[in-house]
Amino acid sequence: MEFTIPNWSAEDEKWMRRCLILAEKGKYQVGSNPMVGCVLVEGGQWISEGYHKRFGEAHAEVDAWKNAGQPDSFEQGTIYVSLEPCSHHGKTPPCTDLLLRLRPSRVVLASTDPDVRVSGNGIRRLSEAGIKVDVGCLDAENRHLNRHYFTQRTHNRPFVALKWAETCGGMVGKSQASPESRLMISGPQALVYGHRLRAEHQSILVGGGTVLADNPQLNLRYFSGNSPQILVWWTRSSPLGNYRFKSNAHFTEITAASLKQAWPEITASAGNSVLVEGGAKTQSAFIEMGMWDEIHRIVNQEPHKGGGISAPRLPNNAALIKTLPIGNDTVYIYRPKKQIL
Ligand code: AOF
Ligand code: ZN
Repeated sequence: MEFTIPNWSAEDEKWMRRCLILAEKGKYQVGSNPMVGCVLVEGGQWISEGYHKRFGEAHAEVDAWKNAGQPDSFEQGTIYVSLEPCSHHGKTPPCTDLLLRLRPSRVVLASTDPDVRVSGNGIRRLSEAGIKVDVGCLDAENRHLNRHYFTQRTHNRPFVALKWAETCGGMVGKSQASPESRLMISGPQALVYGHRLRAEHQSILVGGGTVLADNPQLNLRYFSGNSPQILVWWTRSSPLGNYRFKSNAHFTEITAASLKQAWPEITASAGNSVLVEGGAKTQSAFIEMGMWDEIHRIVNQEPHKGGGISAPRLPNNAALIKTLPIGNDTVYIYRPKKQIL
C-alpha cells in the first residue's frame, strides 16, 4: 500500500479537525457505522463539506461532493476525509470510485478503515491511480471519537463501558431492593448523563438480579436518540417467562454460568458497544475478566443515601481520564492504562 505520513502542517490539522467536528454531528444517528466528516479544499480555500448523517444514508465524501454542486472533477483540490474511503458496494456505491472520478491532487485521511471490506483497498486504489494519499492526520483523535467502531471492527467484539452510581461511602444499593423501594443514588442531572450514555451505546447489559430487583425500564427518557437493545444475563435459567419491561422494550436473554461462557453470545448480540449498567456483581465479572474499555463511576456526596451492597472495586489498571462535576454528583471516567486502541 502506497501512502505517506508527513509532518502535518497546521493547515492539514485545521481541515481535519473540521472533518472530526462534522463527523461528530452524526453521533446518535449512524448506528453501527463510523462517524465520518469530509472537507473539500482548493488553493487553501474551503470549497464545501459534508458528513455521514444517518445509517444507510450518503457517506461523508458524497455529501461534501453534493454540497459542492456535484462537480465532474476536482483536479486542483485536496479532499480531507476522517476515514479511508470505502471501496465496497454497501448501502451506497464505493466512495473510492467517486474520488477516482474527481481526481483530486491529494487526499488526506485521519485513519485507515478497519472494516474487512475496505481495510487498505480504498487507499491502494487511489494511490495506484496516481493520487497522492497522506494518512494519519489526527488519527488518534478519530480513533477516540470512533472507539466503538474501531474496537468492534478490529477485535470483533463490542466496546465495553461500565456505569454505576455509588455513594461517597462506596455503596451502590440496598440488598433487599424492590421496585418500590428502589434506591436512587445520583441526582437528576446525573440521570441525564446516564441516558446520554445509553444513546451512545448500541446495547445495554444487566444481570438478571437487577431486572428482578429494580424492574428497570432501560430505555431513553431523558435524552433523545435510539434506545439501545437490552441484553439480560442470567447465571441460572431465566424465571422471566412472558416478562415485559415497563417500557415494553424487546430484550435478549443470555443464560450462562460465567461471563466467559456468556461472552460469545454477548459479542454476537451487542453491536459495536455495550453499556453494562448493573448490578455490582455483573460489573465485577467484567472487571475480573479484564473485559472493559471505559468506566463511568458516578459518586454522590451524601453519605446517608448508602445501601447495603458495595460498589465494584476499580480494576488495578484503571487510569482516571476525566472528572466531571454534575449537579451534586461527580462523574469519574476511567480507561485501562494500556489502551488497546
Ligand atoms: C466512507 N465514508 O462517511 C462512511 C464510511 O452500508 P454502507 O454503504 O453505509 O457502508 C458502511 C461501511 O462504509 C462502514 O462499515 C465503513 O466501512 C464505511 N463507512 N466510509 O468512505 C463514510 N460512513
Ligand atoms: Zn463510502
